[in-house]
Amino acid sequence: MRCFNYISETLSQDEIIHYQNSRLRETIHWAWAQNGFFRKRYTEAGLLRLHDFCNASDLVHIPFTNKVDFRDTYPLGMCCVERRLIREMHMSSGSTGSAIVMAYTAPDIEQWGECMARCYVMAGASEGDAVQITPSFGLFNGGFGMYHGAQSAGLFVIPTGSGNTERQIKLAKDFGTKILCGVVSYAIRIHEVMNAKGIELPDLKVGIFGAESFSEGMRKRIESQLGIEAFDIYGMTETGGVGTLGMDCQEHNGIHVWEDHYYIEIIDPVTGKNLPDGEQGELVVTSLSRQAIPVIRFRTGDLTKVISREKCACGRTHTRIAKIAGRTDDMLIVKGVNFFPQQVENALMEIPGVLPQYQIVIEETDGVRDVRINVEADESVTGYMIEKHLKERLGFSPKGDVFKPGELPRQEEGKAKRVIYKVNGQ
Ligand code: DLL
Repeated sequence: MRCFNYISETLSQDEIIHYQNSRLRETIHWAWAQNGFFRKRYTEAGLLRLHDFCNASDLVHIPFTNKVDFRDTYPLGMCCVERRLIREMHMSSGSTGSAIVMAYTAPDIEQWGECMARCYVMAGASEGDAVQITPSFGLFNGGFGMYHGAQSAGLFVIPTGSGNTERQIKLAKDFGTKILCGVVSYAIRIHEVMNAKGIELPDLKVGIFGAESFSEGMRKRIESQLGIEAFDIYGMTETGGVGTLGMDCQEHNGIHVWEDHYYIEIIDPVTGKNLPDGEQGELVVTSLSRQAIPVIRFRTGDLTKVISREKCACGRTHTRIAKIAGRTDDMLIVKGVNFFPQQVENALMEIPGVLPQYQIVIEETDGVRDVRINVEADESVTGYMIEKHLKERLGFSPKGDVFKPGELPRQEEGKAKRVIYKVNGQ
């Protein structure tokens, strides 16, 4: 087994727990000492002395934080270091509210690079391999995170950034890109343009994709279309960006969370109570090694479960969580049935002839909601087939509209907008 950091990636669970306890203590103490936001929160929660916090079992007494805290403290209200120590920032605007900012000290950037480099090596990258980074190099964390990791792992970076798909493909061919990184929907776009232009990329072997709903059906589809092995990479602005929370290994049986850098809990999103392994709930993250803006019991809004804490067949020991099933605020309710967009994606990908471009249109007329699925497919697929399959798989029957390849709108940049709301026809 090749690892970027063999010792850390193969610690025993006992060693991980021991390490996490001491790092948790340090993180809580650090935040308390450095920033009034955290101090006020802890005092309000009745945690009067730092010594009350000893190890992970005391974490339940620490209040949660969430996206609202980041927004309320914009721009740097949760920052725990002097401004002169900040070296970089990233920001996500999200779909609602003001921006969420993450700041980095030099050691934070190194930590990010380490997490991301572990992901590259886990996907099979070796020194000098060409990695093409397709997310933008800007406020979105995707481009820079993939860059920092590639530098740490000793890869040859092709920093195309987003857009201009034809040029992306030309560069991938000319420079022998082995690893393609980006948001999930951009992998589909690359394949479409390759197909249309009749170009092949014989050197391309690995895809590292994330940032959006990523069903297993979609992962397999991308693998077969591009003839590569595709990995599901996870992370978010608040935890420090892409790759900080881990990726699936070559077993493709869950995301290895870098547990020496992050402590995870799964909670019931309604009661806030911790859930046992195997039960799906909301992921809560505490960072163990971040200086500028540590996250403490941060409610990610992402739904997943712990799959296993046993050593994986790949040799790594870090806990595996399931693919992100959706976000707590993503759940759609139509005619009394609850579902997540990813369930629709997975079901669509099971239908032969259906292509990976789709939209979920929620139509609300005079307060009554209906759902329509627009999907591109070849001539063998009918709307009735879509409706019937979704009925079998999801228990309700949205209207299915089949479009010819190329008819649905495409995005050259950023995360795809799969769910569209129309109220009274608007
Ligand atoms: O999307 C970081 C990233 C960039 C991950 C590139 C992977 C590749 P944010 O813009 O802050 O950061 O969005 C974070 O995106 O809370 C999830 O809801 C979603 N997300 C990220 N990765 C995945 C994934 C980046 N692999 C939010 N599967 C997270 C499903 C994902 N959802």
